[in-house]
Amino acid sequence: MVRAPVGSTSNKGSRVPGARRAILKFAEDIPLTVRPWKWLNFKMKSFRSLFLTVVTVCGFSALPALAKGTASEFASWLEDFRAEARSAGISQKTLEMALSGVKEPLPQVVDLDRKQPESVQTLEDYVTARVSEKRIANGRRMMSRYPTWLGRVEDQYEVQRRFLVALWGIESNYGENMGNVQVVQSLVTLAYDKRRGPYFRKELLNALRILDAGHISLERMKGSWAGAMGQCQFMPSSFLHYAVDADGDRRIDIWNSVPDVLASAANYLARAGWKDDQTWGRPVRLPEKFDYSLAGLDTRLPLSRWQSLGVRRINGRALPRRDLDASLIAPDGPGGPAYLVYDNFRALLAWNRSSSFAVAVGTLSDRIAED
Ligand SMILES: [Ca+2]
Repeated sequence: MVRAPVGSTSNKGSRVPGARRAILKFAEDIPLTVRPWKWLNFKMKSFRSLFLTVVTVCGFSALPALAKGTASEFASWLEDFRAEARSAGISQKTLEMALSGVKEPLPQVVDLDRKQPESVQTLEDYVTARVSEKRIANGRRMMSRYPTWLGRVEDQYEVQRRFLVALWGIESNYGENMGNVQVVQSLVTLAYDKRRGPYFRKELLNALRILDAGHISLERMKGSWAGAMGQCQFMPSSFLHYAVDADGDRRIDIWNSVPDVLASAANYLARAGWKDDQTWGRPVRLPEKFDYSLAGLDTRLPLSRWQSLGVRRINGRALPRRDLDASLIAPDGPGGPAYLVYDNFRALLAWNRSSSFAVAVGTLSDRIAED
């Protein structure tokens, strides 16, 4: 999901050696837009449960979404937003069509927004959960189902097709799981909610711009609870910046058109600085007494230097002899997996700030391309 706050993650968090370091490190991987409240909420969780119990016992019906507002407050908020959208140039017709059916915030969206993972996944668990044998097999199937479009997109945007297919697989399981929430309704809810209101208010306005341009109907504009849309899970702002019409029907349709989805993803990566003569990185084997102060994206060293420090390919062979700079990441700490990552890894981080996400996409792309 592009620049989108992540949804809740599954909570397998196994305790491997170095897990504590991994958790601290992983915290850095949570997109900045969600990190602070996630940690704050963790601390507030017990207090909130107690509060809600007390409220319920006292006989009040207190849905989180409406805890701080009444129906009339919501109506006047919506009226204020309509005025803003009108002055931003959204047509009256679109405003009516998109907002007249919105009567109240969706409590389940606020619930999901506030839901806390019980523990944080290690990178290893994260990747294992997302790079399944089935997803690899389906990725290969997509490679052979869309050779012409993948070829065209690859040529035009200079992004290798295996990465586009991998992104597609990670984001929506090749279009199977785009989310089933009306995007306008979820964005209204999150914009009205106090927590990150200003951010989602802008995204809501962008969603109306997309509707106003006629790219998609309101009914078909579906996405995740947090507003990430279509098969590549673009937030509305990413849609406006990066999504493209590849199949030439004059509509940018990332919900139904595979060519539009692939080209939009490729355009995003190209604009993030993708280099099609390089890969994303590779898993590596570290020497026994490796100096972990060298790990992290801030340190960039030539491959030859990593080679002399004793870093090897995962199969023990020497590193490639190319003149490339790489960073070494080991998010689970000593004993966990380690990777040398190149510039394309940073392009994947522009898509989603999580290193685990970028490793999952890279690993899936490797597996899809294997013979
Ligand atoms: Ca199109």
